[in-house]
Amino acid sequence: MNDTRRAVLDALAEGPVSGPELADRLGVSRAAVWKHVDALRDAGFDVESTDAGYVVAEVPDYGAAAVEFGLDAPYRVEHHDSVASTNDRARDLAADGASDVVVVADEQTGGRGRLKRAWSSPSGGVWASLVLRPDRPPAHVPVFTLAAAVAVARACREAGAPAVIKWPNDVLVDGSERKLAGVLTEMEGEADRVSWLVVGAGVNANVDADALPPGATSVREEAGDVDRRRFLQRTLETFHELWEDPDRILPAWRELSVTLDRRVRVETATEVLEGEAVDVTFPGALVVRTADGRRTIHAGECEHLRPA
Ligand code: BT5
Repeated sequence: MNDTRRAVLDALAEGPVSGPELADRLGVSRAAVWKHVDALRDAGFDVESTDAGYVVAEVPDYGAAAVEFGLDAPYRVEHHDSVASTNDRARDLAADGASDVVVVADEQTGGRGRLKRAWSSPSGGVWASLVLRPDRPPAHVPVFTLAAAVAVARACREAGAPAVIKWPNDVLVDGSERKLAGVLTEMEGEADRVSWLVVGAGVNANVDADALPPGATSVREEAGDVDRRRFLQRTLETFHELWEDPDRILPAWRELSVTLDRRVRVETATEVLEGEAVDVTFPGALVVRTADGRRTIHAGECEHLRPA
């Protein structure tokens, strides 16, 4: 989980590189390079020494170094076989000042949904939480939650599962509307500026449906097992692209949305509204045309209704 390891991984991902060249490039001793390569071998990488330099012949299926290897996004990865909640671990890291770190676990024993609901997280899923420190007001944060839903939904589609998004950020299977993934964002900040942000995503990847609550499904059930390493990389890469260019988030979300143009019932903290969902506007509010006119809803539970 340190910067030199990441630099070694990035250099190896680009092609053969010799030990002295690596040491030179990274400004560390040859012994340090050798130690890192050795640690990668211990982590399951097959690193061959050829005349042209080190060549990675095989990457492990999953794990911190495996996800960082070839990752086109500036995040470091921390992997656990089992953890209570990756969001909890990410919050601890954030409180200690960390940023741009992804906490990943094979299994969570205390996974959380929104509003203190439990989130089933058996082994084989993709349970991940990213720590960020955006220079933005808290009011802008919801748009990045939508970006996470877009990133996850696109990765599900690349894996063959026809994913769509229900407002604000449930990832469902088109047609059956069974839930494949969810996003839980948490933050700390002052009125005008976010101190840290944790974006947690839970994807039922290589999980049997009978290990999940009713109404849930998995990538395995819809499209067969997925390469979790590639899946998480693609998710992080898409998220980072959208993070860098936030104007693209809402158009990308609209394209995947199954809520727009639908009759919905939305329960907010103070009321229940019914009408047609007509748009989503910055930073992620749902616009509903009701019998009393257009209403803009910033937070609530949305239910899709059958056409009247
Ligand atoms: C969510 O909550 O959809 C957000 C889930 C976020 C989970 C990730 S995993 C990594 C990170 N670490 C955590 O501890 N959390 C995040 P919500 O919209 O409140 O949905 C919760 C409801 O979905 C539950 O009440 C169940 O009905 C249902 N549910 C529970 N586990 C599920 C699963 N694995 N798949 C689909 N639905 C599930």
